[in-house]
Amino acid sequence: MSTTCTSLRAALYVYTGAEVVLARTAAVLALVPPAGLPPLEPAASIAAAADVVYDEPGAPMCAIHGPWPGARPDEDACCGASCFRLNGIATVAAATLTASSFEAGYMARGQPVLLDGGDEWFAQARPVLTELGALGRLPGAESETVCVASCAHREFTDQRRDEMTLAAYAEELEQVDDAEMAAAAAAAEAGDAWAAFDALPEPLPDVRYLKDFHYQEAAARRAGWPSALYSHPPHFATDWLGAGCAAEALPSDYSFVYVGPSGSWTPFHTDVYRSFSWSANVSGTKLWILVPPAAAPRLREGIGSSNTLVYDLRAALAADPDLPAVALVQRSGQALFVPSGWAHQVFNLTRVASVNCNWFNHANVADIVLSLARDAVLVAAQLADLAPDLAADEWRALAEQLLLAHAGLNWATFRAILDAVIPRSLPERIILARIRHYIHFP
Ligand SMILES: O=C(O)CCC(=O)C(=O)O
Repeated sequence: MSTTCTSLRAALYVYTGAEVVLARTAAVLALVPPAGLPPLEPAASIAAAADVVYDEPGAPMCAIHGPWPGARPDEDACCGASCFRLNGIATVAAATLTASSFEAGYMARGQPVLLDGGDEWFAQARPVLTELGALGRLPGAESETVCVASCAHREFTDQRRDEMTLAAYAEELEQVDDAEMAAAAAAAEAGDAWAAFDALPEPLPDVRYLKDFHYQEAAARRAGWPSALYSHPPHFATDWLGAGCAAEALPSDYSFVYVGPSGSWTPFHTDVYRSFSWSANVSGTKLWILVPPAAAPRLREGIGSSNTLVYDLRAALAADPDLPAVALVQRSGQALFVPSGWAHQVFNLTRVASVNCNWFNHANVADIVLSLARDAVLVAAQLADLAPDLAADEWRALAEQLLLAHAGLNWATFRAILDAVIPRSLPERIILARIRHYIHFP
């Protein structure tokens, strides 16, 4: 490793104490295109990307995740798949877990955790999101357009999305019969998540699911909508993406409301930009199946740039019973922390209203950079043919445009997010200044 990388490692280590950031950032430094594109010979760069892509088959998780400081002797010091199969996911009383214990015990280690007892975070949201018909009675709901997923209809890697009004969706929700999910809901009630999984009906009901609803943004523009509907759990407060959105580095926030009937579900996926997410149930019961990052290569389909995770984990689990997956029942008032790269599939066993948020900070910023770098390499490959006919600046602007359309983020917006958080604290300033120095933003 060069001296510059070593000093970057040192600076990051001082702040995070986490090898994970260092290893990944060092890998990223080898990948990110220097100024003056196109710098990378596309075939070679894709091969380079594949070499450091976090989830290539056989990558030892230890190289990425640990060992971490303070690992208990009974824990597998390598945060690999087996560690999660053995240990499952802890449920911890939110009131007894300080933000710094959350950071050291879960966030820095990339370990999921279910925080219990956060009812007060969502007390105000409950009547608005869970009372039947209440969403439809919000002033202007008959003209508020929302996006709903048709759970029985696949479109590429996701469910088909349709636009409808909030009032129409609220009315539709009232008609759904919960009977089909009764057996799975009963197993979950009895505390057996895998039995709930086994009791899921096949096929799942043909219902629609209100997803990715930017309630807070709608409330800011709509008179008469409660604006402080819920607070973000304090454990997740260090949120650079949220700060970037507040500073308008991106057009929309990453804080969502989900409302769906029993039987609605979300296909298997990892989160956008390889961010963290948290998801909290305002009411109702969800069943989550989570797969650690090291196991993701066993769950891919397709080739090249269309190489994605399988759409529905159920078939893959049936074919590979040894797959290291964790099943978890999440009840009202519980908030789940999903670390970067943990793939998940989610089933609503009852009617559910939940709020969730994608976020990143010092603990996973290297994941975001790596994800962006990988997308940038794919974009560079797509545009390689145009390079001889365009000036470098034109080519770079086009690559940035395509990267934004493809990944939802490009180097300019990422930089604007970093700019928004730089004034915060000295350690963050040091890290960000280093990142900005070594990553050559186009
Ligand atoms: O609740 C759901 O249906 C999906 C939530 C999810 O995937 C997430 O919060 O990352």
